[in-house]
Amino acid sequence: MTSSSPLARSALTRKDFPNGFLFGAATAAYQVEGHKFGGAGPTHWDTFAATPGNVLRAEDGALACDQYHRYGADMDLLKDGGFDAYRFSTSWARVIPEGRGAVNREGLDYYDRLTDAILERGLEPHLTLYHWEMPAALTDLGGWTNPDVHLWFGDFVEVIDDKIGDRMASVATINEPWCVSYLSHFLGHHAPGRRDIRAAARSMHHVLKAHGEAIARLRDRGRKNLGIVINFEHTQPASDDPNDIQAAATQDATNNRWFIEAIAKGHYPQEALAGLEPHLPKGWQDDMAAISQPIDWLGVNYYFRQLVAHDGSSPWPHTKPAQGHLATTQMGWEICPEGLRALLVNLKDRYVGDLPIMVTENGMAWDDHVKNGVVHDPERCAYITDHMGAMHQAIAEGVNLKGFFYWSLLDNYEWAFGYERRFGMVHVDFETLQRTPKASYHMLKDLIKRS
Ligand code: IFM
Repeated sequence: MTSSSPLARSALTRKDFPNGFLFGAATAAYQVEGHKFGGAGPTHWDTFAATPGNVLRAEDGALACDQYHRYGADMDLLKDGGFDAYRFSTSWARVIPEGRGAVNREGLDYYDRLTDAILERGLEPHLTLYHWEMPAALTDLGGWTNPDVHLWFGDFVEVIDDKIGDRMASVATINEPWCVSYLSHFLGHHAPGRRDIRAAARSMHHVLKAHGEAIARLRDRGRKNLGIVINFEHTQPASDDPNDIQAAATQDATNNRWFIEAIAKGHYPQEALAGLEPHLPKGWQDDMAAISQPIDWLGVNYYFRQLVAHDGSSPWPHTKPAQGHLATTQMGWEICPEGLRALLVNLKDRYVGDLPIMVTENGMAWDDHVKNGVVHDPERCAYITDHMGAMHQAIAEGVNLKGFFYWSLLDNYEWAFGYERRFGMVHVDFETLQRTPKASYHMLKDLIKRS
C-alpha cells in the first residue's frame, strides 16, 4: 500500500514540534475495559450487539482488553514508550448503572485507581466524559432523544468530577457528537441503531445541549481546560457536476460543520437546517447561547477523505458515498493526510482562531499479525509519519496545535466491527489478552524520545 499524500514524508521527531507539544495515545471505556466487571450496568451497546446483524460476530465489550484489571501494565507501555499523556473515558453505566440515581462505588473507584496509575507514571490524564456507552435504562427513555438527557448527563458529570476532576489535565465533554447522533440515529450504524430523521435531529441538538450543561456545571466548580472532541472527515465532491458539489456541501454541513458551528458561532449551517429544522425540538434557538459558551480547547478526530455524490433517488440529504482512488485502510477509509492539514487550518481561519487544538484521535486499522513475537506494520508507520507531517505543516501555517493522541493504544472493540479491525499501536491477542507492541509503537517511541 502506498500513501498518496502530496505532503513530503519526512522523519519528524519531538524536536520539530513546539515545546510542550504532547504525544499521547487514546482509548475509550467500553472498547478496552471489560464491561462485565465491577458492577457496571447494561449499555445500549450490549443490547445492540446482542441483536442479530448489528455487530460482526455479535461481539460485545464484556471482556474487551480487560484493562479493568490490566491498567497498570497498559500505563507501563505508555511510560516505557516515552509518551506524555493518556486519553481515556469514563463509562456512565459503570458509574451509575441505571443512568440516574445510585452510584456504583466500585466503578467510580476504578477511575480513581486508573488516575493514580496514570499520574504515578508521570503521564497526564486527559478525560473524555462520554464515549458512547449510554446506560440501557436511559435508552429505554429515549436516550439522546429525551429532552432531559442534558440534565441526566450533568448529574453524571458531577459524580465523576467529585472523584477525579481535580487531577485531570483536560476534560472533554463528549466524544464525536456526530457519531453519537447522526451515525447512530439517522444512519443506524451504531447503537441504538435508529434510522429516523426526527430522532437524528433531536439527538444532534440534545448532545450539544448536554455538552453545554457539562461545561456550565464544571465551570461553576472552578474547572479549567474544558473542551469537546469532534470528528471531521475531509469531504469532497465525487465530480465537478454541480449536483455532486451540492451533495458534498450538504454532507459537509451535517458531518463537519453542525457541531463546531454551533459551539463556535451559536448557529447551525443552513444546508443542514434545510433537512433537519422541521425535526428539531421546539424552541431550539433558545439553547444556542448555552451550547456556544466558551471552551478552552478543541479536540479534533481525523481519519479519512470522503467523496460524496448526488443521490436523486432518496429523500434529503440526497447524498451517497463514492469511492476515490486513494489507498485505503482496513476500514475502507481513504488515506489523506493533506485533509488533516486543510482541516486544522480551516478550523483556525473559520472557527476557533488561536484556541488550542489537540488531535485527540488519528490512526488506522490493519489486519496485523504477530509473527515470531513481532508485528510488522509498515502501513501504519507510513500513516503516522504522513499525518505528523500534516500537523507539522499546519503548525507552520499558524495553527495553535498542542498535542497528538494516537488512536489507539491497544487493538480493541471497534464497535460494529467487533474485534476484527485493529487500530492499536499495541497488538492484543483476544484469546490470551497478551499485548505485543507493534513496529509503529517502536517508531513512535523513537520519534518522541527526549534527547
Ligand atoms: O474506535 C473509534 C473511536 O471509538 C472513535 N473514533 C473513531 C475510532 C475508529 O473508528
